[in-house]
Amino acid sequence: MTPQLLDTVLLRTDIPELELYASGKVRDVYRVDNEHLLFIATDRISAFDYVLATGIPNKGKVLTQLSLFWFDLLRDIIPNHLVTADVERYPAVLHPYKEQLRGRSMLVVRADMVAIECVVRGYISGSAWKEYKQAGSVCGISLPKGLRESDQLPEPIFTPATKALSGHDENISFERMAQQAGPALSRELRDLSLKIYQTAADYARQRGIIIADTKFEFGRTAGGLVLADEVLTPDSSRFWPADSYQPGKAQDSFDKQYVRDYLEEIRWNKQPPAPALPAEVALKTSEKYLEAYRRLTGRELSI
Ligand code: PZK
Repeated sequence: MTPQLLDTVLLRTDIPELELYASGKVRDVYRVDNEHLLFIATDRISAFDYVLATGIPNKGKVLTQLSLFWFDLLRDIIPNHLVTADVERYPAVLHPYKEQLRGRSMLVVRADMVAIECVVRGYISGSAWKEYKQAGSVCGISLPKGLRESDQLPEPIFTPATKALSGHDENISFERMAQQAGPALSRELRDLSLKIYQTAADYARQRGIIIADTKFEFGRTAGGLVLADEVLTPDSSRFWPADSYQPGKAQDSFDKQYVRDYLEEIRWNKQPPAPALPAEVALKTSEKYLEAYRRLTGRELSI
């Protein structure tokens, strides 16, 4: 039997030789040495704020390989934290874990992270739609009257956010960001974020995917500012299928729609423990991630 057919779903990582540096709903980050981290995307999936009991085959590989694709496409705009994603070049301590790490991990430079989420929105949705309905503005940016939910904005806007204690992000004004991170750095990150979004969104739109909004994280290294974390993935962005885009309502998610539909259908109360997914829902969702990868890169995922 070939490894592809036995390809396992990775729900948790365990590298006892390394210190766990950070962990999120989907990703785990380990400290490799003082200058390097190992970034691993698992196959976990969250919906309605909880990680579900079932993993999505190949999801971690799609997130990782899509980030690698964008890092390369964007390299003339901004350097990034990637050292290598080639497991053969990882430090010896990681060699026993090669098969688990292949295709879903990156060795990255440890950076001094900017504690602001750099969000760009080309369309009005989610927390921005809520804020607009209440205030007519988003993060202090006034918007035209009469926008409908999911409408394209006259031009993309930069809507920074900070991690609140709740774990939810809190939208802040650019002025607030400038107080916190400094005006020069804030202007630089805003201008970079808008340029990166514009480049990626134009590219994706030609391939049938609307990137409604996205979140970037930046860090400082000895070599200067770098684009860090994962970039322009379905987990850090809202991807909408362009062919069914219909403003005036919430859009179907490119990747999680089968999952959300199933969870609504079983009337989960959205309290833990989060349920498992039927195999069919997990497989159809896996196929959506693979489709996003194929559409955007024109390549098959390397399994
Ligand atoms: C870093 N996060 C966010 C949280 C995750 C990721 N290159 C870097 N240097 C130092 N720190 C980070 C990075 C990056 N990228 C990013 N936390 C630390 C985060 C939880 C899980 F996968």
